[in-house]
Amino acid sequence: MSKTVISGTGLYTPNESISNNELVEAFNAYAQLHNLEHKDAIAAGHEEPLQPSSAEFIEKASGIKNRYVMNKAGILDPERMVPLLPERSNDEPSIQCEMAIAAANEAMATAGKVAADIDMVLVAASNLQRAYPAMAVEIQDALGIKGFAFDMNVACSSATFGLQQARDSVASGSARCVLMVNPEICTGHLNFKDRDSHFIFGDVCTAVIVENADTATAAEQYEILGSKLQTIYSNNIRNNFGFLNRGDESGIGKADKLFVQEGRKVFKEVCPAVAKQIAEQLDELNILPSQLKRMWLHQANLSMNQLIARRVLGRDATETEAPTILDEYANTSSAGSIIAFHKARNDLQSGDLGVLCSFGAGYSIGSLVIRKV
Ligand code: CO8
Repeated sequence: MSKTVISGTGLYTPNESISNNELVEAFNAYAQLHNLEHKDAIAAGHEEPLQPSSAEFIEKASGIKNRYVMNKAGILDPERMVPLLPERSNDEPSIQCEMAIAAANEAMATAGKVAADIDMVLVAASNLQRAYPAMAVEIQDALGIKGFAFDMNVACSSATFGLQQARDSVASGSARCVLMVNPEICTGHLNFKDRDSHFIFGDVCTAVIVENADTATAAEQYEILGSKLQTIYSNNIRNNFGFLNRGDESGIGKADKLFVQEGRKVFKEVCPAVAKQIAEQLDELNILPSQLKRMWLHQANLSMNQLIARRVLGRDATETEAPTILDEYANTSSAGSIIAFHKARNDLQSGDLGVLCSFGAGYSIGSLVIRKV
């Protein structure tokens, strides 16, 4: 396989953000309204009252303190609890396209690429705002890129699975240079009326350029030494939203048409599987865990990352070794490990090794071992 490198990354961060305190205040106002509306059923014992949320619980259970969002007012309105994102006409750029262009422009600039250098655009994200035409084709057109484009969805592992697709395409010669973007509008499919999950996600977009080492001119490049993907079927993270919903009106608007999970089960089942995959991958590449300078892990839960890093390294990782961005961004699905990679790599030296790893619904686990050129 010819050498493939990551030669640029980009990050679009929404202008608006919500702290835990703001989110909890809105949820508790909603719960109060709900309990008042259902007071007779609650008094008769037919219904349980909604319990208040707590900012202390959120930070302790997840490590999340804040999240960026595409629309704050709609989410914090206790009578709405959904982002307010007005539909656009077919002649206007769609919202995911706008986010993608901002992140893509930064990635292309750092890689020293213009549209004519790129011949494949991949949108890898956990939810796409429409069925077709592919978001990737709209983004390709907006950037003036020739060649081909398509969308893919592997939930939280979309980006790492996308990077392997990019690497394979470059190595096989079906593309010269790939732009992979992850426009994650997680608040669009988060149930802000559910105390167990209302705090988990935020919005963001990341972008990565992958190309053959022979064409790369960027000052900073990372060779992809290996990529490993794994999927194990599980219903513990699920979203039943889809085009068949209209075939049974009784299910429309039900909680299972948004993100639902069994958080504890996910934690217990996914952490050991991720640590095992990374350990096996390093072994296959004859790399000792002690040689790793950095682990850019999926950003879902701080304790999960600490546990995975401990299992891989055989000791606690420092914040430098396994950087955290979820305190500021929350879980941004597939973009999380890419944000960490984008923000926490400036200190690395030529030859330094790192692992970029995601895990999530499916279950899906994707890991790439990379070396700074
Ligand atoms: N405030 C106060 N109390 C609360 C709250 C709250 N907000 N929420 C729950 N509680 C209570 C519970 O009711 C429970 O009470 P009791 O003990 O009386 O039953 C108690 O607190 C403990 O609750 P949990 O057991 O649920 O708490 P945990 O310690 O397990 O923490 C977490 C919950 C943070 C969700 C944790 O389980 C976790 O992070 N697990 C891993 C989840 C994960 O990583 N999932 C990955 C999913 S992401 C993915 O794959 C992408 C999907 C596609 C994107 C979707 C975008 C929307």
